This record gives sequence, C-alpha cells and structure tokens, in this order.
Amino acid sequence: MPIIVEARPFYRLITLNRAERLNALTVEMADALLAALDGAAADPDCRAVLLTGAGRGFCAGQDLAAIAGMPAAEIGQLLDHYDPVIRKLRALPLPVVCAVNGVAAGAGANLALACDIVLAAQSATFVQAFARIGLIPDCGGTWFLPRLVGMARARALALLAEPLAAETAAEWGLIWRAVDDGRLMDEAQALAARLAAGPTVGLALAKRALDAAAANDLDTQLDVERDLQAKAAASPDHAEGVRAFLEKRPPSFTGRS
Ligand code: LHQ
Repeated sequence: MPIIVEARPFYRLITLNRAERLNALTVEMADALLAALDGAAADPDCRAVLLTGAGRGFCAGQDLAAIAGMPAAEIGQLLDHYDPVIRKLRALPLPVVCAVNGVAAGAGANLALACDIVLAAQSATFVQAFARIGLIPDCGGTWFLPRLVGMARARALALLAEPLAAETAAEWGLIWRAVDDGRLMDEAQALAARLAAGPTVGLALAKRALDAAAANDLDTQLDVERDLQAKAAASPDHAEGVRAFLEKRPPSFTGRS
C-alpha cells in the first residue's frame, strides 16, 4: 500500500508509505493520495487532514528509478498525476496539517508546502532538489516559494538546491514551526484534532480567501472578503461562536454548513 489512511476522531491521518525509498512519489501513490483526500472531503465526520511520512523521511520527491530513461514528454505527463493532488490540497474545504518527519525533497517538499499548516521535526530538511537533476521546481514550487519566503530566498533555494534546516525554514516563514523530533506527531495530532473541532466552514473560507489574495489587488480582495464573509456569517458555527462568547463558555462547533 503506497499510503496508509486512518480515520481518527474527526480527522484523517494519511501516511506516505514507501519508507525504504524515503516515500519517493509514484503515480500509484499520487492517485491513492488524491482518492484519500476525496474520501476525507466526502465524509461529514472528517473535519481535518494530517499528512506525514513513514520511516525516517517525509518524501524524497519523484521516484527517480521510475523515470530513468523516460522521454521528456512522458516525464511531463507524470505531472498529470501529481498536480491534481496539489490542486486538491488547496481546494479541499478542510484544514490540512503536514507533519514533515524527515527530509522533504523535490516534489516532496512542495507537497508539504501545499498543505495549510506545516510542522517539521528539528532534524528534517527541505530541499528543492530539482536543479541537481536539471529540472525546475514543480508541484507548485515556483508559486509557493516566492510567496512564502520572498523572491531572493526562492531563487537561491531553487538554483542552489541546498538543504534548508527545519528551524531556518520556520524562521523564514516557509513553514509554521519546527518542533523536537520526539514531539512532532503528538503536536501534529493535537493540532489536527484542534482544527477538526473548529468552525470548519469558516476555516475553509479563510483558506480560500488567503489563496485568492495571492493574485488580487486590495480592491478586488475586499470584494472577495465581503462575499466569503457573508457565507461564513451564515454558518451555524458563527452563531454558536457569538453565543458562546456572550455566555462566557467555550464554543461547541459542529462544522455543518
Ligand atoms: C530514492 C529517492 C528518489 C528513488 C531516495 N527516488 N529512490 C520530477 C519528474 C517527473 C515528474 C514529477 O515531478 C518531478 C519532481 C521531482 O520530485 S524531481 C526531484 C526528485 N528527487 C530528488 O532528486 C531527490 C533524490 N534523493 C536525494 O537527493 C536523497 O535521497 C535525499 C537528499 C532525499 C536523502 O538523502 P539521504 O538521507 O542520504 O538518503 P539516501 O540518498 O541514502 O536515500 C535512501 C534510499 O532511498 C536510497 O536507496 P538505497 O537502496 O541506496 O538504500 C535512495 O536511493 C532512495 N531514494 N530518494 N527520489
């Protein structure tokens, strides 16, 4: 099984499962990942996703053994399987936490960056490894990198293909936090459970608004906020949040629309 999918209380834990290859990506793995994300979105009891890797690596990017000797056109076609996963992660109306347990290289690094909140073990590294094999950052790398860390750092990461330590990645704003190796999964699971107990509709709309902002001027973005805020304001969890505040108690969100 290229991935393991476990239903936890109100979130889905998805583990990349080719530990002996540092979870290098294959078409089968990407297709299974896409199906698991669709499954999470279709389950009303699933309100968040947590993605991680088995073994000592998170994901070493494309399985290079699988593309050795492949013509350029076929390599391009591989992205027909990977890009839908990246698009799905951004479009998923659920928060996605990524627990980067070890090296995240090439498409594996950008798979992590496509998630909403990225935690990484202190010992993990992020490598835009593409330049080492004459490729360009794909799976959204050229879009995520400059937006997260600015163009100067994005250029150096892409052109030098050097490993970036988790702590520096957090300092630069590439990821949310670096945590002690032994604490990674506890912290990531607590975060996924916390998000799963949140106002799911509002969280999904916040994710949409932030992504839309990347391409908009302020005027346009204010319109986006107005439209999406109207939807958030109509959600039962908004009413519950306000009631709970006035009654001085913690809110009990259902995530229903
Ligand atoms: C691997 C891999 C791997 C196969 C480690 N494949 N076996 C491109 C083309 C087409 C469409 C889609 O998108 C892409 C985008 C890409 O992702 S291109 C970038 C592909 N990835 C890389 O270039 C990274 C290659 N791997 C590495 O540079 C190193 O393995 C890293 C830095 C990730 C980890 O280094 P180490 O911790 O020293 O581990 P290792 O190199 O010893 O790897 C452990 C095993 O995993 C080893 O196998 P072995 O049989 O010797 O134990 C590696 O061959 C295997 N492995 N990555 N991508």
